Amino acid sequence: MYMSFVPAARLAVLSTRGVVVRMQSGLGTPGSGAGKSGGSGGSIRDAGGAFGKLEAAREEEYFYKLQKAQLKGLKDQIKREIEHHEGQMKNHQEVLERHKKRISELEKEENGIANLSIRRLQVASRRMYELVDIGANLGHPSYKKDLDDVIERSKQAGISKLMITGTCEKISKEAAKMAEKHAGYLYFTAGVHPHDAKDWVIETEGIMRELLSSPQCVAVGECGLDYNRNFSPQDVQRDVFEKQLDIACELGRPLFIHEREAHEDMVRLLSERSEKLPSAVIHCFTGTVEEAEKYLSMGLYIGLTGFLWKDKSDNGVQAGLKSGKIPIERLVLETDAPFMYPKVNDKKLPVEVRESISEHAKTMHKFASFNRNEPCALPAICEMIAAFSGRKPEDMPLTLVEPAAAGLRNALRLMTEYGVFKLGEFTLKSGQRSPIYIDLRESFGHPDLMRVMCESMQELIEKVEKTKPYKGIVGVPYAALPYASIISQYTSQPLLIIRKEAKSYGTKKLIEGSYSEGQRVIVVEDVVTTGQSLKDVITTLRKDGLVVEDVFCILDRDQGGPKNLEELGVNLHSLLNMEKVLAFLSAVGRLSLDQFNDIVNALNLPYKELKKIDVKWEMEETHTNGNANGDNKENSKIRVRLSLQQREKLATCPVSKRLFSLMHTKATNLCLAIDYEEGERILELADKAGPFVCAVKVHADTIDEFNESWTSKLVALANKHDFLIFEDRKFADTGNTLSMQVKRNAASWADIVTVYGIAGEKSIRSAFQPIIADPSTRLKGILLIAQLSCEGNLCDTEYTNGTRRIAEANQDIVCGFITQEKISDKLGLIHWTPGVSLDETTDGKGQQWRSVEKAIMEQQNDIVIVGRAICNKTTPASELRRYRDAAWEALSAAMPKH
Ligand code: 6AU
Repeated sequence: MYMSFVPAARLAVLSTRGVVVRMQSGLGTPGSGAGKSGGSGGSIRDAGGAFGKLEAAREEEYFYKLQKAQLKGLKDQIKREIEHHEGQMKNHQEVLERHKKRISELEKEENGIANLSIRRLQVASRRMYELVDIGANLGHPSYKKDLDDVIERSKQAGISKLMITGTCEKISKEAAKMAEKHAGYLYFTAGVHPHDAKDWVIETEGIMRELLSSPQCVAVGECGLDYNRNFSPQDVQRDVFEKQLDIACELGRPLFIHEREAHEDMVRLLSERSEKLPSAVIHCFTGTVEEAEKYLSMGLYIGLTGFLWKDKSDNGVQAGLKSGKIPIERLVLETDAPFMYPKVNDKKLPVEVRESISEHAKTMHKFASFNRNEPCALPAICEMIAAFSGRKPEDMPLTLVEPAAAGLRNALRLMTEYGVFKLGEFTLKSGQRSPIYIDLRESFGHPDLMRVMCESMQELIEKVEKTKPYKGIVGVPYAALPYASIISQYTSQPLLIIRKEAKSYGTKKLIEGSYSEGQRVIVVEDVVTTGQSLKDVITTLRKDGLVVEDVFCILDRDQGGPKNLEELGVNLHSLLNMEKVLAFLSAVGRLSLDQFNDIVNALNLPYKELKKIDVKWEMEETHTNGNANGDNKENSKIRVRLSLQQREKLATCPVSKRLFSLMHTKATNLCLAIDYEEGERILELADKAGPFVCAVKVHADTIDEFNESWTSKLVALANKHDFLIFEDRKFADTGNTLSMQVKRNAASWADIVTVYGIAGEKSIRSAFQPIIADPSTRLKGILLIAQLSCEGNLCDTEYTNGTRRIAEANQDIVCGFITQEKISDKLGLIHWTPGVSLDETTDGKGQQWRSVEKAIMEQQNDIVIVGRAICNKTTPASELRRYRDAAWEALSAAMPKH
């Protein structure tokens, strides 16, 4: 490259290899008088002999020197060029390094700002309610760089669950990964959008089913019809949509539907399946009021997005909300981010709508733009919808808060989760016996709970103190100090601390902080029982000239606090009282009626009725075997459970969903084990038992006339009476053998089979998952044998726990367990228990029987499997009723009554 810097004159004497070329004419030697010789080189050469040789040597020397000088010049020149370029490179390198450093500094700064803004938001922006975003396209490339920030902001906005939309195989898979990473917050849908319908291939269905088996997968979709853009041919769209519809109907999974300008076809395809259609939402609805009404009349939900701001047509979504024809009770909210930006500040929106948007929603909305909408804009969408409907945002379905007290539900949920409420036998400071202990100090270990409580307190204070100016927040030592400190930050009010005893040195003051006489302060306390200790605090404050009229506490135990303080002219405002706590614990299945009564009596509480609060089913996650029940395990026979309908929603195995539903509908949790050898006799009793049972269990390999005709008769009876057919084959082998055995022996006629966990997860899953997923087989779930009823059996704890783990990790195919006692907290799994008799305790062959009450109430099983205690009696029909009633009564006693 540097050759280009060599002057042209030099090149004249260079060959391509850089060698000097001798000129044949007009070239004399230096000092030889060549000029005078008249330009004829011939005379010198002609001299011949020694002189000629000398001349030649001189000439050679001359050319040698010339060549050398030229090469040296050239080399020097190139060296200079190198030096020049090296210098330049060094400069460039330095500039490059400087730029790189600056970029990394800027990036750090950028992250810092993002974090700071998130932190600032945590302090400045309080959410008033929680929301679920049922559709955000987080797999969109625009989120690639800052997905974590986007998710963090969505939480900040008050979104408690977020569903990522899967629009094709690839994006659905990516969504599954994201949901796995943020389990419990992110969920996803698996489906193929009408735009991508043309890409559906034979393998797609299997992949969709696999994705749908994930516990985080909440719906089939986004699927549907789009005759507006027609990116896939319409007939292909219909075909692919129908495939997905059928999967959803078969699995009973919700549908997330896209429809544009294809209303009639959509209605037709859905109506054709109206019998089996699961719950479905027309996502991002942009159609007319009439179309919405039609969908609503079919039982569908309407998904609304930020699109609402621009639809000003006479019969569009704005009009539908205003007229109430699209009622908010049937809406679900979604951002459809990064699309459908809600321009809630648009001048053309009605003033009352613009003005209804809260500060919180506006703050979060700022992070979204036309270029890229974000889930954190959902509160703005929610409030815009509420304003058009003339309703409050917290009235919106899936806003998960009790209307009366924003943030409270969240606080209660976290308190339950973190073991603040302990049930058992306790003695209070006063010496009083108490079956409940509320340990608010547990909250200090959980910043999220502290924040929620302090936010709610701030809100309460602002509401009460709106008209009465105060200056200063007094924290009562010690437990209330952390709350008071945080609230003082939130409210920008000075903090005062009251000491337990005066210092013996220095100021000897009892009140720390800066204040002056006549100043009105508020007092913050954690728990108030009778209010006695607060009385002392108030007296101390008043002695120093401070004005105290209002005390705020987290929990009033309903034991006379407000009345006692009233005597001092002080109002007690509480975030929670005992009644609310008990109502909540009962609503989420943590407290039985007996426990409630016990608490009321022991604490002499002023109410006798358990208050009912409507806690949405999303709350069920709090219903685990946590502290609230754990401490009391030995004392109570009844364990509180969720209702069967609630559990149906949590179940993922298809047969479990069906079972929960039929148990509820038929009011039975009895499974009859018909262990006769004569096939006809089994059918006869199954027909009689049909109305009383949720399942009929057989051992196919013990039946005389076992053949296809027999199984089809049993299937007909199962269909007639709506019970499950349970083949108790107790499979246990390697995956391949298992698969062959099941296909040949049970898959076509039984709904459910028993399997030992002994072969391990891989064998079990590989054999059963494809069979269960195959729509042409009847088999739709398995029961893992975790414990046996017979004396001296070898199912030890290690085996039972291993089996439990397999079940919990494969809830899409495992219905539950054959067990003696409840072994898993997963509420979608069902505990079936054999070894039950109301009259005898053993058969003398190792079988051990116990009562229905023990099996259901104490050992917390769900279904009793009863065999000979019914079948071997002379009047099985009356025994059926007896066992059905006993089992159902025991189960119902533990389920919520409302
Ligand atoms: O009430 P029984 O004793 O007449 O019948 C109980 C039924 C029988 C057993 O094969 C079966 O339940 N069984 C099982 C199952 C269902 O797998 C496990 C067990 O531990 N004990 C038990 O009896 O058909």
